[in-house]
Amino acid sequence: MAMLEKQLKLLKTTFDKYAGKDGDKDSLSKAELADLFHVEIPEMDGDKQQLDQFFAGLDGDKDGKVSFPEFVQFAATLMLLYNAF
Ligand SMILES: [Ca+2]
Repeated sequence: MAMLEKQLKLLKTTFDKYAGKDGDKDSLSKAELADLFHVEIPEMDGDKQQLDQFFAGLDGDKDGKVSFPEFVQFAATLMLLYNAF
């Protein structure tokens, strides 16, 4: 499997794991995002203000939840920042 495909599958698995914690399994609520950061990306696990900022940045269409495409955009930005590709 191609590297990018693996990364995307991993992203989807991670997204699904946290998005499924409350009613709507197609999006991340702020609490679910906080959980995800806390467990998967401890470096990003900041205070509430920081979380609010991240959430606002992720929620591109401002509907109060983070969809998978919004999450992928964020992850791609992170990967570029960390030079993971
Ligand atoms: Ca959204």
